[in-house]
Amino acid sequence: MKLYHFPSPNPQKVTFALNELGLDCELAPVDLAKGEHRQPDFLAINPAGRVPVLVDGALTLTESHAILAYLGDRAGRLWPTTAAGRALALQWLFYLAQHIMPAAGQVALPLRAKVSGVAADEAAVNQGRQAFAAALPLVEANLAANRWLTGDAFSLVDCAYGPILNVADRAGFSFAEFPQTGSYLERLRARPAWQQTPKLPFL
Ligand SMILES: N[C@@H](CCC(=O)N[C@@H](CS)C(=O)NCC(=O)O)C(=O)O
Repeated sequence: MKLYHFPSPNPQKVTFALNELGLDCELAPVDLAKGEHRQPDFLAINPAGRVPVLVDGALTLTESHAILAYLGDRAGRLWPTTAAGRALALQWLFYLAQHIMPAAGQVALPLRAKVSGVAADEAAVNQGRQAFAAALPLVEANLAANRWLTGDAFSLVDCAYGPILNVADRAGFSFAEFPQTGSYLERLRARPAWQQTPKLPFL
């Protein structure tokens, strides 16, 4: 397998998961700061010009959450084996994609500015903070009842949430009103697989 990546949150979901699963995978860096994702050779691999991209034989897969589901099935670990379990895992991944990540992207604009060179729009950052806070109560309530998002056992769903909560925190979002989520982030950061995950200096 080969993973095209950059040490930013979406690819980090996959490098975190690969470390947790102990899977062998060649890492191919794509430097977003240098615009390598807009070069023809990379656009031939992913016309959307985004990372992560996983190549496994004839399969070229984009979208971090689809890659996590594939790796979980392929490894037969950290991914539910029942229909109900898989549906629940997907429920939390769709919630992250639809309701949390757009807001986290705005919260993280001051950090993204360090890579893109485009100054962060303060109004957008504040709007993002509000939307992010509005999306967290569901996560907080789940974590009050469960150690990890899908229950007692760590899963690849947690590999998806970790880098997003981490970037929001590093961008200055306070989890004081969401203590369960704040503790969950610390549990994620304590995992050796996360500590070995490539990170931009400010992440
Ligand atoms: N929905 C995609 C988002 C991927 C994405 O936006 N990745 C960022 C890096 S964290 C990227 O490649 N950005 C390039 C750009 O903004 O031009 C996923 O979950 O994989």
